[in-house]
Amino acid sequence: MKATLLSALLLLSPTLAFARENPESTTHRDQRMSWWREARFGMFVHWGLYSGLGGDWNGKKVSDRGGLEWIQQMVGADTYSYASQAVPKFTPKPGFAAEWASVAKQAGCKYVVFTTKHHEGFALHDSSVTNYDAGDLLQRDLVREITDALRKEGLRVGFYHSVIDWHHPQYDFTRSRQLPYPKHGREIAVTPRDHRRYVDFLHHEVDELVSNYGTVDVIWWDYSAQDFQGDQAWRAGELMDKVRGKQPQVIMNNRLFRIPEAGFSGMGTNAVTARMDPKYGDFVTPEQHIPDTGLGDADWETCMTMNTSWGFNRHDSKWKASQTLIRNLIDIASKGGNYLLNIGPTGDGSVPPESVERMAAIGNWMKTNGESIYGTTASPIGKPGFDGRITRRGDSHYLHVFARPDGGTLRVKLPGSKATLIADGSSLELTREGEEALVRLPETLPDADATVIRLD
Ligand code: FHN
Repeated sequence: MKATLLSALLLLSPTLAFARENPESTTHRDQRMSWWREARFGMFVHWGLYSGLGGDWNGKKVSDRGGLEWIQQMVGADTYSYASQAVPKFTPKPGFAAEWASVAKQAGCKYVVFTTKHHEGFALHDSSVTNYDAGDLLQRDLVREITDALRKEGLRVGFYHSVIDWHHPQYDFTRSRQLPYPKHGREIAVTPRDHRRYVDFLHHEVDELVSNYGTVDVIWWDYSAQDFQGDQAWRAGELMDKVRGKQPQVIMNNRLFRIPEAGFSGMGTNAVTARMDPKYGDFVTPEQHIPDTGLGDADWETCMTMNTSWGFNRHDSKWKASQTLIRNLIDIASKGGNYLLNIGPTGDGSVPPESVERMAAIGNWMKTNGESIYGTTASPIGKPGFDGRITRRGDSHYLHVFARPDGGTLRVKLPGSKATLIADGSSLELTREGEEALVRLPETLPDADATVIRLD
């Protein structure tokens, strides 16, 4: 681009120019990230046309496990056959969003990230750049309904947005061997696609979302491949600058990219590293697993399903136990990460009862023990010698005990002269042997999921 034209463009967009030439200070970044680091726990929501299909295609079960938000790709349906079957089954009931917000609030979540558009390409907002959206097909702005409901409960708002788009005629799926497409690898008549026009569309669609729905706290991009990512695939740097120009406080994940500098070591959902250059996003995104030791100084968030599917699948009964989910949250916090736990509402927006039950169980535990999660940082000594985990807040340490050790005494190499049972505020006997604190546990642990003791 000629220098004069470039300088003119930069003059026209001072924010963009500023962002590129003046990287954010660490102090400012810490301030921007502070609420997210304190939150520790968010709810993920996968909801789209796939939710109405619920794991069925042509009236038959497609699968009882795996991501059924990919059902269009699983059955190899072109976008029109897919929409003709899925749209009539997507019937958002009045008040669905209030139900989501209540489930998240009761569980102790501080933020909710929901799909504004998944790979199928159907937009939940009322868009002016596509008619494959809730505005045109349902005469509703579902993004507005959801953001209003979340804010009414004091929850922060996150937009998941798929850069992969199986509907847009110019999305050139042939550019990647690694990104999914409903007919990828099968003989289909591919008229030439101009991917630049798709990327223009993507930028316009995102601009609508960051311009028309108030403060957006998180943008959760999804997802790129090693063979197609970043500026080449999405004009990623420009897209992030535009978003920051409208939403300077926004926190964004790393998935516009798939490079080592953005915390990726490959295509696997667990192929993550502790290397997160803020130029590529704010946090690393391990998926369906918890890193063994955390990710050093990098901010990170594990996203996870409650059964095995992000989108609703009536045939998936492989639900994780509530105790597992509670202990996952503790494990993640003990390593300095956030937990983004998913629900997959049905076609009318109802939250599956199995999800409601598990979120309520987590909420009950958080009501008593939330101080051991919110605003804490990673254990200074890694995993303890007992069956449990440790989190830290300033000079206090929280011992999460999963099982009572033989003999009933906890040994831990941490400072402290006072041990308090969080469940009822009672003091426990504490003696010291050099650097080790010895805490005498009650005969029966008050909480079988995790009993918490604060060491001061
Ligand atoms: O393909 C998506 C998948 O459907 C789901 O949205 C997950 C959630 O993190 N992200 C992609 C797979 O990594």
